[in-house]
Amino acid sequence: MTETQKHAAAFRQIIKDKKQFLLLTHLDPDGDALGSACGLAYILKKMKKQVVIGLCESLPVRYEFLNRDESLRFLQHERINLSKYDAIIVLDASTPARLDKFENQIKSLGSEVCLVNIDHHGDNSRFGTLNIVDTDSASASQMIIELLGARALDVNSAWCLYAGIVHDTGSFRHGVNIKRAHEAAIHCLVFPVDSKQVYNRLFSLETEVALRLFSRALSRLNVAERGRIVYMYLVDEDYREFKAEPDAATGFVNRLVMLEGAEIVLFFNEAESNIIKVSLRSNIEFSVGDFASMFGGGGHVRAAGCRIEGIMEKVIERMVKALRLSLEIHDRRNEAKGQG
Ligand SMILES: [Mn+2]
Repeated sequence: MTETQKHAAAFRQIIKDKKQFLLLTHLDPDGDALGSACGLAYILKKMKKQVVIGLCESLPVRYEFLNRDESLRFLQHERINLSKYDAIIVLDASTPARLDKFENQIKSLGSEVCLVNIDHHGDNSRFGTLNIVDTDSASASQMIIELLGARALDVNSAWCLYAGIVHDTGSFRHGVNIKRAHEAAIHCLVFPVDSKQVYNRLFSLETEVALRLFSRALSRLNVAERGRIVYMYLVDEDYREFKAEPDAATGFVNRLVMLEGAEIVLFFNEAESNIIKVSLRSNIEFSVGDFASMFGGGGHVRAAGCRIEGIMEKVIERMVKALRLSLEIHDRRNEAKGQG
C-alpha cells in the first residue's frame, strides 16, 4: 500500500466510524477553503452523518452559493465546543495559527481527539492526529475527491468541490500538476455543475459597488523597482463611502497580475479599521508564501496572504521595503546559480 492509499484508507475509516463531525478551515476563507468544507459536508450528510462547519466570522456573501440547498449548518466560533464532536477535520490550513479564533482550542486538544488535517500547503506543520498533506495537489477540494473517490459525490458536493478547484487554479490557469486538477474536476462535471456560474460567483465583479471599489483601488496603483513590484490599496473609509461589504474586494489582486512586467503584486485591503489584509501574487519563481510567513501569514509560491495590524501607509512602507530586500536576495541567488 502506498502512503496515499494508507491515508485514504485511514480517512475513509474515520468517516465510516464517527458520527458527529466538525469541519474547520483557515481565516478569511477562500473558494477552496469553503469549497472543500462544504463539499465534504455534503458528502458526510449523504452518509447520514451530523456535520457542522465552524467559522470565525459569518459566511461571506460571495460564497453563499456553496450552501446550495441551504441545508448546511454553519456555526460561529463562540457557539462551538470542540469536545462535542467525534472528529474534527481541518481543511486547507497549514498551521493552527491559520485557524484564527480556534487556534488555542486546537492546540490544547489531547492526542485522543481525532483531528484530521487535509491540506496542500508546503509549510504544513502536521498538527493533526492524521495528516494528509499533498503539495502536488492544486487544492484541498481536489484532495477530497481523490481521497473519497468519485462515487462519494452527489450534485451538491460536486458543485462545491469543483468551485474549490476552479478557485485555487485560477480557473485552470495555474497551480501544481494541472493535469491532476483537471482529472479531479471531470468527476464533478458528471453532475449538472454550471461551470460558468461557478466562475462568475468566484471571480467576476458582478455588482456596481464592487466595480466602484475596484476603480478606487486602481486609482491608487503604485509601482516600485522599475515596475517589478506593483501594489494598490483600499482603506476602511472607501468601504463606508460605497457601502460595500467587507468581502467586496475578493479577487481584485488577481486582476493586477496581468500587468505586463509585474513580478510581485500586492493588494493592501483595510476592510476593518487598522486590520490590513495583504494579498500577494508572484509571476516569478519567488515564493510569496515564504515572504508572507515573515509577517505571520502563509500560502504558496504564487499566491499568499497575511494580516497586519497598523496604519496603511506604515504597513505599505514596511512591506514594500522588506520585499525589495527579499527580491534583491532572490536576484543574487539567481545570478549565483547562473554563474555556477
Ligand atoms: Mn487551497
